[in-house]
Amino acid sequence: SSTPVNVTVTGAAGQIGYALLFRIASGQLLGADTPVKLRLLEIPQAVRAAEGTALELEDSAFPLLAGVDVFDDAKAAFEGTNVALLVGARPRTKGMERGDLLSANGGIFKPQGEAINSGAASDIRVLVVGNPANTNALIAQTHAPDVPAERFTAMTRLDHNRAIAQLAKKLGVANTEIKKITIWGNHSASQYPDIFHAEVGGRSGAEAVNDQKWIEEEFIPRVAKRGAEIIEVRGASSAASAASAAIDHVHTWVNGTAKGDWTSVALPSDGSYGVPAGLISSFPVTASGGSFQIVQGLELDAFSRAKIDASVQELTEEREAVRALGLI
Ligand code: NAX
Repeated sequence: SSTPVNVTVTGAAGQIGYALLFRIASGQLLGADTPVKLRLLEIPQAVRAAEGTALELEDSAFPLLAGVDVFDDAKAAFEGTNVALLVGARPRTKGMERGDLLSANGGIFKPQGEAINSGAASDIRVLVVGNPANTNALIAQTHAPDVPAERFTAMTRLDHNRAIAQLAKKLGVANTEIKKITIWGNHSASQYPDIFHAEVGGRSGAEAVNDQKWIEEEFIPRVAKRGAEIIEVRGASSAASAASAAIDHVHTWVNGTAKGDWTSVALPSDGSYGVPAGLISSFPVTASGGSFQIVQGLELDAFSRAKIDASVQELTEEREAVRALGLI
């Protein structure tokens, strides 16, 4: 029906990539009317594995999949791309200092930002999944000065979905009963999952729970450290749930949030809620007309304020560190 949308996925041979690609190809990213062309980017050592995944995509005979190309060069991979899912990143390994981690990722996200700047389609939307996601997104965004800054986002949708599920389970209600959950700040253990502004059956999430101790000692740490729990139980980090959240993030961006609800997205701050402008921090956001808007005017009590400030402080320090390293 329409011309295919070009979707670039980096880290395509990784475990999130493997879960993500089949959902994109089946139409869950952009909808059942939109054909997609996949552009897979990998490092040279993993290109063969990505080509294997491309064979399996071919074997699925997806009606909406208009083609798959595999690249080991960022400039080629982002040529003409409309949606970029930046999943590949350098993980922290034993003995690695924060500066080493940020430098290694700067070496990935700086050239990718430049490639997006020079070659992507004018409607490019970028979602960074690879950690440290917020700061990787900041690095890429800084090196794409011709792309509107708000097209660069980082993923806190998995944290958002985890928070919905934990609250629904606690209250014995369906996930669909939980509205207006917010993840504030960094996608890290410092994040603040906020249920004070959430709504459940006409009450706030915190009122419905009516147990501050549970909120502080169980809910918040459970959500913020869920990634570690998955590694401990599964023996590998979250993959299909992360892929699912990436699908949700882009689907919401393109199709909008439901009336009476919002989602969580890390995007460049405009100074809202005292978050320094330009930091890529997670906020409550609505989506309409293909863009995100930060929800304004929420009142923050001292508890929420302190939690947000602590996570934003961590982001500020990460920004200072990548500045000092000359990465932005
Ligand atoms: P894997 O190690 O399975 O896969 C990563 C892939 O990226 C590898 O195949 C690697 O070759 C590739 N890669 C590395 N550098 C690249 C480059 N310069 N260009 C293209 N590809 C490159 O990791 P996986 O489990 O798939 O996780 C990917 C990233 O997602 C990690 O950084 C992980 O920390 C992050 N996560 C982020 C989450 C979020 O909520 N924002 C949650 C899940 C996940 O932990």
